[in-house]
Amino acid sequence: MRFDTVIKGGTCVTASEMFAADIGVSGGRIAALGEGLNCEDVIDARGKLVMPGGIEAHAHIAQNSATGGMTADDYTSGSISAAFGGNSCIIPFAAQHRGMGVTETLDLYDSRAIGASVLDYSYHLIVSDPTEKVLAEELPAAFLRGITSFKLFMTYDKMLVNDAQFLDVLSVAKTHGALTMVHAENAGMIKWMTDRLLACGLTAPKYHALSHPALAEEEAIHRAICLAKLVDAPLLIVHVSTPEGAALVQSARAQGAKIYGETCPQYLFLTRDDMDKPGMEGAALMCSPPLRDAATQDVLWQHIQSGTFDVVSSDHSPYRMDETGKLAHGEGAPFTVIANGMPGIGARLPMLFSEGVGKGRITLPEFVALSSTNAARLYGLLPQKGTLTVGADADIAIWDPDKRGRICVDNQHDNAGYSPFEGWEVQGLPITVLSRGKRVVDQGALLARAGHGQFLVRAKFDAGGRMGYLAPELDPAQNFGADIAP
Ligand code: DUC
Ligand code: ZN
Ligand code: ZN
Repeated sequence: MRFDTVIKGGTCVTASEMFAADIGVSGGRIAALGEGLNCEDVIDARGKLVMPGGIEAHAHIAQNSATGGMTADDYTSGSISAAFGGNSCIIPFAAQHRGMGVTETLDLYDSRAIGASVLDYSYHLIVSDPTEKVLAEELPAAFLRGITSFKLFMTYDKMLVNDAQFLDVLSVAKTHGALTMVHAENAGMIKWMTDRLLACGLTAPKYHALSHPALAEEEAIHRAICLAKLVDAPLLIVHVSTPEGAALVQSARAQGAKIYGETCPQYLFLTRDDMDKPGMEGAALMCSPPLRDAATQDVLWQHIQSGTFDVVSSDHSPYRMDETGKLAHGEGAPFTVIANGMPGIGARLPMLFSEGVGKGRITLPEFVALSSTNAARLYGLLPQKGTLTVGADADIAIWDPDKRGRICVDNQHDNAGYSPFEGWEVQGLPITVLSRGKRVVDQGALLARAGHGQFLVRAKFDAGGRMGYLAPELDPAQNFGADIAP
């Protein structure tokens, strides 16, 4: 068999196993796994780990916030940073703002992404205005376009949906085979806390963390899960940041509901005390949900280990610490007008590898599951992406498990101008990333051009063997035969 490239002598790691094999790549795909494969272009992977490239499935790139600001990264810089961090695929958001159509939104994001990304990409569609037309025509059309995940917000005045709208979107998503994602925080609790803090003159960035209490997440996750159970639709709770929220996800899953969970490195490695800095410095770590405390970190790790979380994503939301980003309203502006979010698309996997695998908290196959395979499964990309199997895209990250480094702004390759993990020492780093067989990053050099990355038409969501939940009021055998289930 003739190959374009052979990755030779490495230890392959998938979400289920580790084995010694060469990988033969042909036409951008994995063509063979075996011993003694050869061709002219050989990548020597002896002593290295050969894994599916990471899939970064929670990133805000070239995205307008509801307040009008634009994230610091476009599809070129965002995808380059992702690639240097061991990813071979990204799924950022395309955000519908009120008054915009869904098709118009997706066209807008196409205009930002086509020809710009070095990695293959798709979008999750943020739905903030689920009109009749959106529900009946535009979401199904988005689905046909290969966008098979929709995100809803339960907070932010300009983005949130009410419970009935939430149910409408869940129902349409279920009918077409899409996965709904939710930012679950109780808007009223946040508003009440914010008003009280401001009334006391407590406006510094660190008070943002107090304005989003853990109970706001707990209440909203509970409500979101109940809404999803009512219509038996799959739901992924993104950026879970509290023990109580994680426990709700865990218990719903144990009951067979189609509930999925995500957490992020910032909740594992930072606390709100890190925001207690002079002036506006704390704004660098302002995110929603906010950073919590050390006890929370321990519990979130336990939930990673016990399978509550399918994915650990960066929630890369880059805003510079200047007038184009966090300081758009000047020094001393209250936390209410400071853009939310922090960068992390390049640091996610080195941090997870070093602190997870390196510290014995997770195994290598678990690392692959959390960083790539589970995202591919949830978002309709398996087996094209997220695994090492014959026929899959040759989206491969080769890691040196012994290589040491320090996270710093200069090795993140994004446009945020800072890293929340600055100075963190890591062991285990990606050295080569291939996208459809093409070296995108190799030994610290960028080798792919903007535009190499292609839009991915994703398959529909598959809940596998999950039983789901049948509410008695929606069960024709128990509801006088009323045929009202989606
Ligand atoms: N939610 C996100 O998912 N990211 C940034 C800010 C937010 O509210
Ligand atoms: Zn969110
Ligand atoms: Zn986000």
